[in-house]
Amino acid sequence: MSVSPSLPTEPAVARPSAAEASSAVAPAASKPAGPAPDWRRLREDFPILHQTVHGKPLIYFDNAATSQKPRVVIETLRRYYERDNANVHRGIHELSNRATQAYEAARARVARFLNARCPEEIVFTRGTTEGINLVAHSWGLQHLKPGDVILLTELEHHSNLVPWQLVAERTGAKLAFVPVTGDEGIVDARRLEELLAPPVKLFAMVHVSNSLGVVNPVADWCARARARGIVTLVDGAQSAGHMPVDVQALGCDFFVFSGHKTCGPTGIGVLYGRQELLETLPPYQGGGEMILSVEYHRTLFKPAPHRFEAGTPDISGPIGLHAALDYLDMIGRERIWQHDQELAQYAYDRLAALGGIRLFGPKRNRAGLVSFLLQDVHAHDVVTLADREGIALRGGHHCTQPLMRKLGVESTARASFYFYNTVEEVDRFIEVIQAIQRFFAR
Ligand code: 7TS
Repeated sequence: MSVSPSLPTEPAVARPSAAEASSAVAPAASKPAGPAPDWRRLREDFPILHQTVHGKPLIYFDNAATSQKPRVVIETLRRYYERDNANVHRGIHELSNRATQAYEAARARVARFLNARCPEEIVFTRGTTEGINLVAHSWGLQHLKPGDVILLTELEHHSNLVPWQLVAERTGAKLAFVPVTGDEGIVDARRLEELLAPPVKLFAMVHVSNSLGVVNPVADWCARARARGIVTLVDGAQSAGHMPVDVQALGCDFFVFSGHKTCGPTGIGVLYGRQELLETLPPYQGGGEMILSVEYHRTLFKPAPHRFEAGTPDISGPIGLHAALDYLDMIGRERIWQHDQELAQYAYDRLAALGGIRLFGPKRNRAGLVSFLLQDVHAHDVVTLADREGIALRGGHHCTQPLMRKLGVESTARASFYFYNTVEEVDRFIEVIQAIQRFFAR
């Protein structure tokens, strides 16, 4: 397998300048080309990984919750605050111009990252959650009426469920769910085909399940929805930083992701909206920045995307995200995807070989995470004991309580990987899981 950190001998990929990184952007659908990155050397870009926790080398397997940040992102933030910090879109002075330029350059960079048609299709948000709330309130309150249906899958994170419940309550629309089958959590394609019909007005779907590692065929689903006049939203929280994403190829109306899961800072996220649709939507919040002119009794709003960015935005966030996206594309998202999948498959197969374990999610073609329960051991005990060995896992319902109930469990333990994780780390993780099994068998 190609993920072994001991195999590659190629030179590490150097940290890029912005210009170099921009030119290194691979077309979204391309296969990995050229020499594989030196994954071990890439680890050197992440200062946080080089520490001990409870006296043991840190093994960070909680990447589905948030990714770590490469030095280039940390340095970019520091440089911004040391040299350029000012408010955007309002000053005429040099620092304000620099901040505005960097902020808008980040928007253009995100547009390229997603292959959006233009930067105007990119709205900065606080994260995936805020992006979905924006669509639910702005599009939802404008378009939904009693009798309409919002279609979701049973895999959805609470972020792609609770906002729709709130909007359904206000509009009289109803929610419907495409079921998943068994512990693998594969969406029932036949039921989807039946459900994807009037009175469904919107289909909001998770791209990669954070609980099970299922990868949904969202391009196919969006095509089916579009053919029936149904608006689509793709929750890309777990996909955007891990695989090539091309919103035009996906054919979705909306796509959302969080910067903090893609090597970027916390507090910054992205909503992509197809321009024709975004332009028709009313503002989500009111305030400064989003207006053309204001009178005491009425306001003329700016066009999208500024109409959706009320108040002083997170300015350093997009700038840090820009550096993060350059960094990911320098490695290559096809490469990252291949690495994460191979590592997860390796972890899955090794766990399956242990016995006394229940594994969730697909047996093959899974995203870079494994979700499991040891027989007669609570997930929180697994996480607590692994933490004593320096391994960061997550235990709980992963903000998918209805899915957990459907599976008949309260929680699972989850190890989620990124390109800086190694086969050796998985081997150590398996040793620790075996030790936990022995401990509870006593
Ligand atoms: N959608 C999915 C599929 C997610 O995995 C998450 C966060 C969100 C939405 C919300 O993202 P946020 O950045 O707005 O919070 N998932 C997780 C997780 O699996 N563990 O912690 C957060």
